[in-house]
Amino acid sequence: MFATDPEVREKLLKAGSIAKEARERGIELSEPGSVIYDVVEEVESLIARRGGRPAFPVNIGLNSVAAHYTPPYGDRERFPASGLLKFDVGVEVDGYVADTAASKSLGGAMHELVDASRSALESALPLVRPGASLAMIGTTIENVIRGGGYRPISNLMGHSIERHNLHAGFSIYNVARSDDSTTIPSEIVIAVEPFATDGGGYVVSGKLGNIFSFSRERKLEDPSLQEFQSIIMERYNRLPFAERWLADVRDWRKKINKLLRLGVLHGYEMLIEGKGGSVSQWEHTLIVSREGVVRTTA
Ligand SMILES: [Co+2]
Repeated sequence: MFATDPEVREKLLKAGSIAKEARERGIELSEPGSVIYDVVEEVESLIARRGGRPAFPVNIGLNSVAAHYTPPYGDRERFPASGLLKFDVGVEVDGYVADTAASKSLGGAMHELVDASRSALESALPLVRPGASLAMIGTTIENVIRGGGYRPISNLMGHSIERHNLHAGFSIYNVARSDDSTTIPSEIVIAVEPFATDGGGYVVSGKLGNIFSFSRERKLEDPSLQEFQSIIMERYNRLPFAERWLADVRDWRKKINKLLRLGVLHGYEMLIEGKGGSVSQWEHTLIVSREGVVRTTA
Protein backbone atom coordinates (compact mmCIF):
# COMPACT_ATOMS: atom_id res chain seq x y z
CA MET A 1 0.00 0.00 0.00
CA PHE A 2 2.65 2.48 1.09
CA ALA A 3 5.56 2.09 -1.22
CA THR A 4 3.56 1.45 -4.36
CA ASP A 5 1.71 4.76 -4.21
CA PRO A 6 4.12 7.50 -5.29
CA GLU A 7 2.13 10.23 -3.57
CA VAL A 8 2.19 8.40 -0.25
CA ARG A 9 5.85 7.67 -0.64
CA GLU A 10 6.61 11.31 -1.30
CA LYS A 11 4.79 12.34 1.90
CA LEU A 12 6.60 9.70 3.94
CA LEU A 13 9.94 10.88 2.58
CA LYS A 14 9.08 14.52 3.24
CA ALA A 15 8.07 13.71 6.83
CA GLY A 16 11.32 11.80 7.19
CA SER A 17 13.58 14.56 5.95
CA ILE A 18 11.86 17.15 8.16
CA ALA A 19 12.16 14.79 11.15
CA LYS A 20 15.85 14.30 10.46
CA GLU A 21 16.46 18.04 10.37
CA ALA A 22 14.37 18.53 13.53
CA ARG A 23 16.30 15.81 15.38
CA GLU A 24 19.67 17.25 14.37
CA ARG A 25 18.63 20.79 15.30
CA GLY A 26 17.26 19.57 18.62
CA ILE A 27 20.44 17.72 19.51
CA GLU A 28 22.50 20.78 18.58
CA LEU A 29 20.36 23.17 20.68
CA SER A 30 20.18 20.85 23.71
CA GLU A 31 23.12 22.11 25.72
CA PRO A 32 23.73 22.41 29.45
CA GLY A 33 21.99 25.58 30.66
CA SER A 34 19.63 26.08 27.73
CA VAL A 35 15.91 26.18 28.56
CA ILE A 36 14.32 22.85 27.59
CA TYR A 37 10.97 24.46 26.75
CA ASP A 38 12.57 26.91 24.31
CA VAL A 39 14.46 24.14 22.51
CA VAL A 40 11.33 22.04 22.17
CA GLU A 41 9.27 24.96 20.88
CA GLU A 42 12.00 25.97 18.44
CA VAL A 43 12.16 22.47 16.99
CA GLU A 44 8.38 22.17 16.74
CA SER A 45 8.21 25.51 14.94
CA LEU A 46 10.97 24.37 12.57
CA ILE A 47 8.78 21.37 11.71
CA ALA A 48 5.88 23.72 10.90
CA ARG A 49 8.10 26.03 8.80
CA ARG A 50 9.16 23.05 6.69
CA GLY A 51 5.54 22.14 5.97
CA GLY A 52 5.06 19.31 8.47
CA ARG A 53 3.36 18.98 11.83
CA PRO A 54 4.67 17.29 14.95
CA ALA A 55 3.29 13.74 15.00
CA PHE A 56 3.72 13.89 18.77
CA PRO A 57 5.25 16.45 21.13
CA VAL A 58 9.04 16.50 21.16
CA ASN A 59 9.97 14.00 23.87
CA ILE A 60 12.85 14.95 26.11
CA GLY A 61 14.21 12.04 28.14
CA LEU A 62 16.82 12.93 30.70
CA ASN A 63 18.82 10.14 32.36
CA SER A 64 16.41 7.49 33.68
CA VAL A 65 13.38 8.95 31.88
CA ALA A 66 13.12 6.68 28.84
CA ALA A 67 10.08 8.23 27.14
CA HIS A 68 6.81 10.17 27.34
CA TYR A 69 7.94 13.48 28.78
CA THR A 70 7.57 16.93 27.31
CA PRO A 71 7.83 20.15 29.34
CA PRO A 72 4.62 21.47 30.91
CA TYR A 73 3.24 24.82 29.79
CA GLY A 74 5.52 27.73 30.68
CA ASP A 75 8.23 25.55 32.23
CA ARG A 76 11.65 27.20 32.57
CA GLU A 77 13.75 24.20 33.57
CA ARG A 78 17.20 24.08 31.98
CA PHE A 79 19.27 21.18 30.68
CA PRO A 80 21.63 20.00 33.44
CA ALA A 81 25.41 20.34 33.26
CA SER A 82 25.80 16.60 32.88
CA GLY A 83 23.61 13.64 32.08
CA LEU A 84 22.15 11.66 29.22
CA LEU A 85 19.60 13.25 26.91
CA LYS A 86 17.26 11.52 24.48
CA PHE A 87 15.60 13.68 21.84
CA ASP A 88 12.66 11.87 20.21
CA VAL A 89 10.76 13.67 17.48
CA GLY A 90 7.92 12.77 15.12
CA VAL A 91 6.67 14.53 12.00
CA GLU A 92 3.48 14.02 10.05
CA VAL A 93 2.72 15.15 6.52
CA ASP A 94 -0.95 14.58 5.72
CA GLY A 95 -1.04 11.89 8.41
CA TYR A 96 2.07 10.08 7.13
CA VAL A 97 4.52 9.80 9.97
CA ALA A 98 8.28 9.72 10.55
CA ASP A 99 9.61 8.89 14.01
CA THR A 100 13.26 9.38 14.95
CA ALA A 101 15.43 9.79 18.03
CA ALA A 102 19.01 10.46 19.03
CA SER A 103 20.93 10.61 22.29
CA LYS A 104 23.55 13.00 23.59
CA SER A 105 25.90 12.93 26.52
CA LEU A 106 25.66 16.28 28.30
CA GLY A 107 28.96 17.06 29.92
CA GLY A 108 30.58 14.15 28.11
CA ALA A 109 30.54 11.33 30.67
CA MET A 110 27.94 9.06 29.05
CA HIS A 111 29.42 8.54 25.57
CA GLU A 112 29.69 4.77 25.83
CA LEU A 113 26.06 4.33 26.78
CA VAL A 114 25.05 6.72 23.98
CA ASP A 115 27.08 4.62 21.53
CA ALA A 116 25.65 1.28 22.71
CA SER A 117 22.16 1.92 21.35
CA ARG A 118 23.50 3.70 18.27
CA SER A 119 25.66 0.70 17.33
CA ALA A 120 22.70 -1.60 17.97
CA LEU A 121 20.57 0.41 15.55
CA GLU A 122 23.34 0.46 12.93
CA SER A 123 23.73 -3.31 13.19
CA ALA A 124 19.99 -3.99 13.08
CA LEU A 125 19.00 -1.78 10.14
CA PRO A 126 20.82 -3.76 7.42
CA LEU A 127 18.83 -6.84 8.52
CA VAL A 128 15.50 -5.20 7.77
CA ARG A 129 13.79 -6.45 4.61
CA PRO A 130 10.49 -8.18 3.78
CA GLY A 131 10.57 -11.65 5.32
CA ALA A 132 13.34 -10.85 7.80
CA SER A 133 13.06 -12.57 11.14
CA LEU A 134 12.17 -10.33 14.05
CA ALA A 135 13.94 -12.74 16.41
CA MET A 136 17.15 -12.14 14.45
CA ILE A 137 16.78 -8.39 14.73
CA GLY A 138 16.07 -8.54 18.48
CA THR A 139 18.99 -10.88 19.03
CA THR A 140 21.33 -8.58 17.12
CA ILE A 141 20.22 -5.54 19.10
CA GLU A 142 20.60 -7.36 22.40
CA ASN A 143 24.02 -8.78 21.52
CA VAL A 144 25.43 -5.41 20.45
CA ILE A 145 24.16 -3.65 23.57
CA ARG A 146 25.36 -6.41 25.91
CA GLY A 147 28.68 -6.47 24.05
CA GLY A 148 29.09 -2.84 25.03
CA GLY A 149 28.53 -3.74 28.67
CA TYR A 150 24.90 -2.57 28.94
CA ARG A 151 21.38 -4.00 28.92
CA PRO A 152 18.67 -3.54 26.30
CA ILE A 153 15.32 -2.32 27.61
CA SER A 154 13.14 -5.38 27.15
CA ASN A 155 9.74 -3.70 27.38
CA LEU A 156 10.28 -0.86 24.91
CA MET A 157 9.94 -1.76 21.28
CA GLY A 158 10.10 -0.53 17.74
CA HIS A 159 6.76 -0.50 15.97
CA SER A 160 4.91 -0.36 12.71
CA ILE A 161 3.40 2.97 11.65
CA GLU A 162 0.21 3.56 9.74
CA ARG A 163 -1.49 6.72 8.60
CA HIS A 164 -2.46 8.79 11.68
CA ASN A 165 -1.30 5.88 13.81
CA LEU A 166 2.11 5.99 15.40
CA HIS A 167 2.04 2.58 17.09
CA ALA A 168 0.15 0.40 14.70
CA GLY A 169 0.41 -2.79 16.68
CA PHE A 170 3.36 -4.61 15.15
CA SER A 171 6.32 -4.67 17.57
CA ILE A 172 10.05 -4.97 16.96
CA TYR A 173 11.67 -6.25 20.12
CA ASN A 174 15.04 -5.07 21.36
CA VAL A 175 15.86 -8.42 22.93
CA ALA A 176 16.26 -12.00 21.72
CA ARG A 177 12.99 -13.91 21.68
CA SER A 178 13.73 -17.38 20.38
CA ASP A 179 10.03 -18.32 20.46
CA ASP A 180 9.16 -15.50 18.05
CA SER A 181 8.85 -16.66 14.45
CA THR A 182 7.31 -13.41 13.18
CA THR A 183 8.75 -11.99 9.98
CA ILE A 184 8.57 -8.45 8.62
CA PRO A 185 5.82 -8.06 6.06
CA SER A 186 6.28 -6.14 2.85
CA GLU A 187 4.79 -2.71 2.11
CA ILE A 188 5.03 -1.52 5.67
CA VAL A 189 6.50 1.45 7.54
CA ILE A 190 8.37 0.63 10.72
CA ALA A 191 10.42 2.42 13.35
CA VAL A 192 13.36 0.57 14.88
CA GLU A 193 14.40 1.99 18.24
CA PRO A 194 16.89 0.23 20.51
CA PHE A 195 17.18 1.47 24.09
CA ALA A 196 20.27 0.70 26.19
CA THR A 197 20.75 1.17 29.92
CA ASP A 198 23.18 0.74 32.79
CA GLY A 199 20.16 -0.13 34.97
CA GLY A 200 17.84 -3.11 35.18
CA GLY A 201 16.78 -3.33 31.52
CA TYR A 202 13.07 -2.55 31.88
CA VAL A 203 10.90 0.52 32.36
CA VAL A 204 8.09 1.22 34.78
CA SER A 205 5.37 3.87 34.63
CA GLY A 206 5.82 7.15 36.47
CA LYS A 207 3.84 10.38 36.70
CA LEU A 208 2.00 11.92 33.75
CA GLY A 209 4.45 13.50 31.32
CA ASN A 210 2.23 16.31 29.94
CA ILE A 211 1.37 14.28 26.83
CA PHE A 212 -2.15 13.14 25.95
CA SER A 213 -4.08 11.59 23.12
CA PHE A 214 -7.70 11.36 22.15
CA SER A 215 -9.13 8.11 23.37
CA ARG A 216 -12.91 7.89 23.05
CA GLU A 217 -15.45 10.39 21.80
CA ARG A 218 -18.31 11.15 24.17
CA LYS A 219 -21.42 13.24 24.02
CA LEU A 220 -20.77 15.99 26.56
CA GLU A 221 -23.44 18.08 28.28
CA ASP A 222 -21.21 21.10 28.76
CA PRO A 223 -21.03 22.93 25.38
CA SER A 224 -17.61 24.43 26.07
CA LEU A 225 -16.27 20.97 26.90
CA GLN A 226 -17.93 19.55 23.80
CA GLU A 227 -16.19 22.27 21.79
CA PHE A 228 -12.87 21.47 23.45
CA GLN A 229 -13.29 17.83 22.46
CA SER A 230 -13.91 18.86 18.85
CA ILE A 231 -10.84 21.10 18.83
CA ILE A 232 -8.68 18.20 19.98
CA MET A 233 -10.11 15.81 17.41
CA GLU A 234 -9.69 18.31 14.60
CA ARG A 235 -6.16 19.32 15.52
CA TYR A 236 -4.58 16.03 16.49
CA ASN A 237 -6.82 13.20 15.31
CA ARG A 238 -5.52 10.19 17.26
CA LEU A 239 -1.92 11.38 17.48
CA PRO A 240 -0.44 12.40 20.83
CA PHE A 241 -0.34 16.10 21.75
CA ALA A 242 1.17 18.30 24.47
CA GLU A 243 -0.89 20.21 27.01
CA ARG A 244 1.09 23.33 26.05
CA TRP A 245 -0.37 23.11 22.51
CA LEU A 246 -3.82 23.78 23.97
CA ALA A 247 -2.79 26.78 26.04
CA ASP A 248 -4.53 29.08 23.53
CA VAL A 249 -7.90 27.69 24.64
CA ARG A 250 -9.72 29.24 27.61
CA ASP A 251 -9.53 27.13 30.80
CA TRP A 252 -7.48 24.51 28.97
CA ARG A 253 -6.02 22.99 32.11
CA LYS A 254 -9.39 22.45 33.77
CA LYS A 255 -10.83 21.06 30.56
CA ILE A 256 -7.98 18.61 30.02
CA ASN A 257 -8.46 17.29 33.54
CA LYS A 258 -12.20 16.88 33.02
CA LEU A 259 -11.73 15.00 29.75
CA LEU A 260 -9.13 12.79 31.40
CA ARG A 261 -11.58 11.86 34.15
CA LEU A 262 -14.30 11.16 31.56
CA GLY A 263 -12.00 8.84 29.63
CA VAL A 264 -12.12 11.05 26.52
CA LEU A 265 -8.38 11.65 26.81
CA HIS A 266 -5.57 9.27 27.59
CA GLY A 267 -2.67 10.68 29.62
CA TYR A 268 0.77 9.20 28.96
CA GLU A 269 2.78 8.27 32.01
CA MET A 270 6.50 8.81 31.88
CA LEU A 271 8.45 5.60 31.36
CA ILE A 272 11.28 5.36 33.87
CA GLU A 273 14.13 2.88 34.01
CA GLY A 274 13.22 0.25 36.63
CA LYS A 275 16.39 0.53 38.65
CA GLY A 276 17.00 4.21 38.00
CA GLY A 277 19.67 3.59 35.37
CA SER A 278 20.38 6.03 32.55
CA VAL A 279 18.84 5.22 29.18
CA SER A 280 20.05 5.90 25.65
CA GLN A 281 18.00 5.54 22.47
CA TRP A 282 18.41 5.87 18.70
CA GLU A 283 15.62 5.50 16.21
CA HIS A 284 14.97 5.56 12.48
CA THR A 285 11.83 5.08 10.39
CA LEU A 286 11.97 2.79 7.36
CA ILE A 287 9.77 2.04 4.39
CA VAL A 288 9.98 -1.70 3.79
CA SER A 289 8.95 -2.88 0.35
CA ARG A 290 9.97 -5.47 -2.22
CA GLU A 291 11.74 -2.74 -4.19
CA GLY A 292 13.98 -2.09 -1.22
CA VAL A 293 14.22 -0.54 2.21
CA VAL A 294 14.42 3.23 2.57
CA ARG A 295 15.46 4.93 5.79
CA THR A 296 13.30 8.04 5.72
CA THR A 297 14.94 9.74 8.71
CA ALA A 298 18.60 8.94 8.00
CO1 LIG B 1 9.04 5.34 17.96
